[in-house]
Amino acid sequence: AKDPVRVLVTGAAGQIGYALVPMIARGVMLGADQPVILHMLDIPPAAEALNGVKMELVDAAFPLLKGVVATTDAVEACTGVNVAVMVGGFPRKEGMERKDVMSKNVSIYKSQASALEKHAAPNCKVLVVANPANTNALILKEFAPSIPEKNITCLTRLDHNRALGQISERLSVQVSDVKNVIIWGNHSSSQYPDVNHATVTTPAGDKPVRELVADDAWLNSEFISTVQQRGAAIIKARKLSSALSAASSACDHIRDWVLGTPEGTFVSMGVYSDGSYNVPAGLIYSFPVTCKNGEWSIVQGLPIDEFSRKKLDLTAEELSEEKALAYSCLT
Ligand code: NAX
Repeated sequence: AKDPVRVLVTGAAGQIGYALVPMIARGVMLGADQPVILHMLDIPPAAEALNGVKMELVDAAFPLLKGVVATTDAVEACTGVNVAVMVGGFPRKEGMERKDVMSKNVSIYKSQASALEKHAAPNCKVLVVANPANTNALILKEFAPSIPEKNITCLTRLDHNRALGQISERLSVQVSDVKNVIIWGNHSSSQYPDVNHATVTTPAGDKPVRELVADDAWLNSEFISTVQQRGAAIIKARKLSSALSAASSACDHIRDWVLGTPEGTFVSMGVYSDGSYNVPAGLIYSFPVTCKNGEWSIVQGLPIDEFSRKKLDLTAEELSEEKALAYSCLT
């Protein structure tokens, strides 16, 4: 039998956490044959609720779940973890300045970076979900210099999956037959959902999404804004933000990273930019990636048209501004 993998979930008493931990315990993230030990971190006001989640995990009697650590101590939470899913953060409340929210998250991610750097297992893979996800990941990277930069990522897979969902609905095809959409840039409304390289598997082979949809006006405006604004649409409908889809997408992100992407398929991940596609180096930016042997690589050589170029640059500019704002909170 395999040795258990230790998976940290921060903000585990929150709504995404509540959806995510049972998925991990059922093997959705790391595979049906991979035992796990869950490490759950939250802050003291949520300690009782966190303990309730632990009780439910015990009650669910998951065969793969070999242990549960529920704690408000970051060091205890981070010790020995192989995978860290960072869902905890400070939410933007009505009337709050962007800078104040940034400042709270910078201080959270700075201190959790140190805890991970000192106590996580070597080669720990980190996924930041909490917003501002790209910039929180960048701060985590800056303050955990001994964790390889390739190990620090942020979640844009939910946006990626939303784009697949929209195409599938529009064409009345199975979502599993749609692939290779791309989310470029920030996990915010400036992101660019790109279908120029996306295809649908049909009995006659793979067909470009653009050809099948045959409506560039829709693809270049409504499709893009629907994906960009989907989070807001969920809040309007549910009076709560996306949780089950965020949790499921976080599992997809880690599963593909650890176990690999299928041949011919790429997915979107927020990763440390090396300057590919003329995106400024030193930002955490969402790119198309393939994964193999536990490592992602940015898909190279995709042609970028003028329309896309502008959108790639716009979301990069927003990320550069966020980075500057985050740094201004450090002093
Ligand atoms: P909740 O407010 O339900 O849960 C957040 C939890 O984090 C709370 O239990 C809170 O006590 C805890 N927390 C706060 N500070 C902490 C700290 N320093 N250490 C550990 N835990 C801490 O929010 P939820 O709906 O679960 O969303 C969590 C985060 O995901 C938010 O930042 C949200 O904006 C972000 N999202 C990111 C998405 C993405 O695709 N990247 C999509 C969904 C979601 O909006």
